[in-house]
Amino acid sequence: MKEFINLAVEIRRVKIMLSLQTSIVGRKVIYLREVESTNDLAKLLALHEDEGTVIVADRQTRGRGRIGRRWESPEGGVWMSVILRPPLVLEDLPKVVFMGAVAVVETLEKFGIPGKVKWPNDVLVEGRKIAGILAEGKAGTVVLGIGLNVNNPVPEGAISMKDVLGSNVPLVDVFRTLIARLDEAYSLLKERPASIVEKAKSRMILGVPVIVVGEDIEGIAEDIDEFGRLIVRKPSGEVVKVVYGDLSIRFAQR
Ligand code: BT5
Repeated sequence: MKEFINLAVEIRRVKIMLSLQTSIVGRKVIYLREVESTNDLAKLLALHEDEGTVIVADRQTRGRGRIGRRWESPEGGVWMSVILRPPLVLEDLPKVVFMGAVAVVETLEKFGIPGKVKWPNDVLVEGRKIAGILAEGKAGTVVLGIGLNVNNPVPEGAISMKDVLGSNVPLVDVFRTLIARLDEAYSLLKERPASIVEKAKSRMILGVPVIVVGEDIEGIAEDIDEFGRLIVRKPSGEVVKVVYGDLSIRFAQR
């Protein structure tokens, strides 16, 4: 906690002239050269900051995935978190994750890159992970964290926008696009939460054999339901609904 407070005091609140014309997401942008984790800082700042405030850093020294997994965040990527107060219950957290994933896919599209959502929180390009989403909610506030590989080196098996396009991509343009798409997706989430699930579904890798890691469930990932649960049909015909949480899927060999 002391670390956080020091950081909060030292924080450089840079008003970036990004010409953002968003209504909520990006109303305020807090930029840091380095931070342990934008999600952790956003959670702390959420006590005072309005919704829509974005924390973005050039690099994270302790970027996190789910269940304490590490998220590699060297300079060159977009590592950001946004503070949101959606009028939803905690069971709707998957919808916030999908909102992030949809915004990332739409951002990639703008740069000519076809991306797909891998349930529940990954975005893949050419079958490799280009982005990860981490939504953490508590008492009406959700911190939506997004890590998107742009020009940064990536871990084995992952991919960056630069890898796909063959040259450096202007990081600020990617950030600005992502903020605009997040703002749109957030309006949609608030007005018609079900449509975010539909949007995510239309961009999701479905109809393929999967293994739910650590759960002894194997079958075809057929669909997602209105709560964002993954519907898996086992070879026996039995249908299992996998709840978003700490679970991951692995694509199985056909
Ligand atoms: C995620 O977790 O995919 C969520 C990642 C969220 C990162 C953002 S960055 C801004 C904000 N602040 C944070 O501290 N976090 C958020 P999960 O599904 O648990 O996947 C983690 C796994 O992805 C790791 O175990 C690695 O296998 C892999 N991985 C780590 N770094 C990666 C990278 N840069 N690109 C692609 N894959 C990576």
